[in-house]
Amino acid sequence: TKGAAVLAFDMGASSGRALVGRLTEGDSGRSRLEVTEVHRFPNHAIQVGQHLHWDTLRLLHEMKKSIRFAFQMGYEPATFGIDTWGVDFGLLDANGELLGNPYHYRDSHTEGLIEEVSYLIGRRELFEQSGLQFMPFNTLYQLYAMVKAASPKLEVAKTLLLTPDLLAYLLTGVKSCEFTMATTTQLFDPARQEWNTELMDRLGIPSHLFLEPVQPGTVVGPLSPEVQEELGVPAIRAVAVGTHDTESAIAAVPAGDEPFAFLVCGTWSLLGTEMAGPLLSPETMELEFSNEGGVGGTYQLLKNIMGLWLLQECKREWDEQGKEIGFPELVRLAEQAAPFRSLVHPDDPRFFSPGGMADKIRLFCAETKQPIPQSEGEIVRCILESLALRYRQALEQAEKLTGRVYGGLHMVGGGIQNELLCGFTANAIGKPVWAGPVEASAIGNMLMQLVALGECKDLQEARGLVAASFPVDVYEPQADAGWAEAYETFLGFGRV
Ligand code: LFR
Repeated sequence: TKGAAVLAFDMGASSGRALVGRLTEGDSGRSRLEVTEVHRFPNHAIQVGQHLHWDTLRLLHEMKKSIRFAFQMGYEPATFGIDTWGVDFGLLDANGELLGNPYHYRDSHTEGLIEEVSYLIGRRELFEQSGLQFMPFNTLYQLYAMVKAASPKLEVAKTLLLTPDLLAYLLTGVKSCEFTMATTTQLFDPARQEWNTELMDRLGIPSHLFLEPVQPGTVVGPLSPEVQEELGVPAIRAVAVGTHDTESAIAAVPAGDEPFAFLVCGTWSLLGTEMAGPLLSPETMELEFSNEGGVGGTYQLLKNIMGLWLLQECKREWDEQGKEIGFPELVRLAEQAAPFRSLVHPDDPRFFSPGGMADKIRLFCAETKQPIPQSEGEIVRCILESLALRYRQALEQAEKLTGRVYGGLHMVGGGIQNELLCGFTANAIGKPVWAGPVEASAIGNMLMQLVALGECKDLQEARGLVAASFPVDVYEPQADAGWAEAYETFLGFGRV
């Protein structure tokens, strides 16, 4: 039997993907989710004068192509859903037109604003009213940067749409605001479950820009008549899924009923655990964890870790130098390099902005009196070991905050294709790693469409579908004294 088909757009910081999911009946009569990629395209940050931007219209173009491809391949998706990275947004004018090019969250205009806003509002108050780790790119700081720059765009703007809502609007003409993305702004109060308009007023951020959030699983509307005609396709409907990619990925963790720890591994690494509500304690703030709204009424207590960005940036630099070494080869070189020679703290702020990454790593090693990694293999080994140690630290902190002990770590997302990293992680935490699925965000995106279509009852049932459909690779920890010693060095870097 041919079940309902759904189309998922998963936009990452370096590439976008479109995948079709279809419910099929397995041998045992159990439902399975069958996933096929229909299109994959690069996504680039583009520097224009002083600012770093996203190429929103290019993304729209590639999404339209994806819809056409899906139908050409014979699929007839009933719905589509969009998930993207957090925090970024576009502004619309009174005629509903996009005002300029959305800023990229790595734009330097938010530099120094964490300190300034903390001084104006108070750290404690800010945390209790947002539940978020103070990250320089949070929407709050981006908007405050525009306020300080007396941005004319901000003055004429009528509506703010977060990236997935913006892309859905460009395809449907319907404006919406989905809850999980709203909770990444630092302007949403998780205790009161509403926009924090007092905070906006105090910072001069216009509160009339924000729409009432809707829960994941809400139908937004059909493709606009113009887009239907352009593509020659029927009026398939947009569903507001867990539009924040991290939340869609967590929805696709094949966990049972027990509390579990996860690591969503992509450009960023998000490590944490699923909760029934936000944990707004002073310890959560001190250990720099976030409470992000998830699908199915959950809150995700997690730490934002710089992640494979460090490796992606090194590779970009080496590519530009004409070296063109692929990821599998880089990982092989790392495997051959000497272990525990030099380590960095991945969340040192110097690693946040693009460019010069290999030299930033060397400088960190020099400053901390460690051997300076020279070759590509040495640099990559340093990055992967450092990340694994950071994961151990974050997992221990999550256990401390929740008072629970986790039996292992679920890893999902593109980063799990790096088997060396999965193995290092198991060794560093001294517990098994369960890796899979790779396309977690797209799959979680599909699950909420299936819930919206009534094909799945709820998140729990949908998660069962993941376990039945995708294999999980198990990495057992190898006893190796090197990791314990390296962890001591790592803790010496002194960051929480
Ligand atoms: C991961 C992610 C993180 C968010 C970062 C920036 O892709 O969505 O959750 O903190 O990107 O938006």
